[in-house]
Amino acid sequence: MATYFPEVDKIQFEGPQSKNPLAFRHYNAAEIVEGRSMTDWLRFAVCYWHTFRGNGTDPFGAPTLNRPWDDGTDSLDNALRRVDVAFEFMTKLGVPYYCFHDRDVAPEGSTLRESHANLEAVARKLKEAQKSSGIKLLWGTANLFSNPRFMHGAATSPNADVFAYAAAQVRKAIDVTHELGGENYVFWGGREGYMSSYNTNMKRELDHLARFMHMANDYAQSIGFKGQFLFEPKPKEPTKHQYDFDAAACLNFIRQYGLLDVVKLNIETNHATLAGHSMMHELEYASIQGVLGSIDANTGDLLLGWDTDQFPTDIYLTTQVMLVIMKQGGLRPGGTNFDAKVRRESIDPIDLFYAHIGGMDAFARGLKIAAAIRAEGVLTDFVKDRYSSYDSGIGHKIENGTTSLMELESYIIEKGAPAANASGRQEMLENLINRYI
Ligand code: XLS
Ligand code: NI
Ligand code: NI
Repeated sequence: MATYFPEVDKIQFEGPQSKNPLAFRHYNAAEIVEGRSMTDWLRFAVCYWHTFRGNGTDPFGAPTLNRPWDDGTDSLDNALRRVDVAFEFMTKLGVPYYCFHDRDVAPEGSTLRESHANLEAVARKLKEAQKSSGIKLLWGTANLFSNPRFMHGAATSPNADVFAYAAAQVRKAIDVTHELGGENYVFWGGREGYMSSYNTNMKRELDHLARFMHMANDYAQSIGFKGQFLFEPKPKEPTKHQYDFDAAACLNFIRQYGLLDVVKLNIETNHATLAGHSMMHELEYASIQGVLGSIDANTGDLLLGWDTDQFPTDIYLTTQVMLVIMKQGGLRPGGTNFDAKVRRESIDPIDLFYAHIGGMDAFARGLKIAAAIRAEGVLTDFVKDRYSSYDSGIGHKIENGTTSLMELESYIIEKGAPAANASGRQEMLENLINRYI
């Protein structure tokens, strides 16, 4: 069989002292952290779109990433060859999962029937490759944003035929995801938003989106798909107002339309920061309400205001992410999908390895650091203590709902003045985190 990365062998764990740029220094798959293997905590996935389809275009420039395995066409042959490329890459990297959109893996045909047939043909090969490599599908999704027909949205398009087209595409994508044993199915509403309030009936668009989701769930149930549905919040880009702005907006939609039992969230770092939040905020917000399902691991650039989708290398970021994930006991059946792309100047296939190794190592370190912080317990104890006035007395009555404004008023008049406030100790705690980094 042809090899597409001849200069790379299987990436090994060599430990923190290693200077080999093609080795893991922290990601040691079988190493046990808090009773579970690193593989199990992290559940890494490679994304098909950036990694095997990214070509380095930007709004000002032509493709820069000319992959030796691509013949420059969007043919089925090329798509089938890419399956070999993808599975060689993922096997050498040692990731357990991958993710794709329908149109990343298979070319769009001139009719929907032809597109379905292309997808089926590639899916047959993906299934074989999964079987022989042991690599599994974390999630599938449908691309409802690239084709010009989706210019006004898909499920929120004012054009009912476009809604129908999107429905057909999602039906097929759920089918294929099910066939490939996908553990989740993602909805990122690429153009489910709007540009101008003057031409938009927001109420109808949101109602349509909810109808779409209920139908998707009905279909998934009818074929016995047991995977988790996930919404992926993103505040803007491509549209000005995306309906799935952030975790809070998604949750409100999910609740309002009775989808709470059906949908969880896939939180992406760069989307969190575009919404003006930190990743930790978004994760915590989703987690405390029981809907943190999976993450798209990447990072943005502080100096650029768009979705740059860079590989995560910041240990503070991965530590914060892992603190929340460990607190909720992991992500299963979700995982850590590298929705990240190499820069358009990183033109060699081997750069894909450096990028993923760096991301996996950054997360493995974040995992180890978070575990150390948890083991010492200083942070948890501090937070617990900070709220201790609610553990007994009047605070306890407030929490368990056995008091009233009247009683609270008498209580505080009687007491005269509230107990003195304690310091928030932010700087001390920041120093504490630095102790582990
Ligand atoms: C785009 C999104 C997309 C989703 C999958 O910004 O991150 O890649 O993850 O459709
Ligand atoms: Ni993104
Ligand atoms: Ni994403």
